[in-house]
Amino acid sequence: MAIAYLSLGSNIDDRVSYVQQASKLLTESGLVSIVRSSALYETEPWGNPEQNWFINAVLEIKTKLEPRELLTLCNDIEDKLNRERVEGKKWLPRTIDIDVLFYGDLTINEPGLTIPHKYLSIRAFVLVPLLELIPDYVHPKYKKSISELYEAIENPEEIFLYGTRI
Ligand code: PH2
Ligand code: MG
Ligand code: MG
Repeated sequence: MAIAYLSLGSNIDDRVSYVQQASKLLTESGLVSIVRSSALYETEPWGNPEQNWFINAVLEIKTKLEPRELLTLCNDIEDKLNRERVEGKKWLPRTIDIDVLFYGDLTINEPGLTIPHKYLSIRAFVLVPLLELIPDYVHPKYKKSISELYEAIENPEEIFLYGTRI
């Protein structure tokens, strides 16, 4: 059994509902169990400012799936929730995005699969929910804790605690 962390994000239509549905589908797959979830946050778009604000959250999960199988499950759930993909374009508005942030202490650099997630160390919308769950966890590549990574962000995007839990 591995412990992994998933980031959930939505910025189209009923964003909270998409995040809740994704979390439900993960559990219903029978392949993942949710150990803890962060609060929901409303976050300023990072990377491509010309889009709606997001709802973001992080899940701590337990799974027997291998990293690539976990990624496939996340992609299948994105597809079920009508995630649109445009070849060659990233950071477009989406019903749901499910990213694997950490998988145990593994570091993987393969085509289509980078763990820890490539940008997590510079994204407040990921680090703030992670701070709730594992503030002292040390990033296996950068050797800095989640708190230290968060402190080091120069211009963090705006983040507000959102009333609802998952
Ligand atoms: N996801 C992105 C790019 N930018 N910004 C916020 N606030 N939240 C996201 O989930 C997000 C983003 C690419 O996956
Ligand atoms: Mg993403
Ligand atoms: Mg993604």
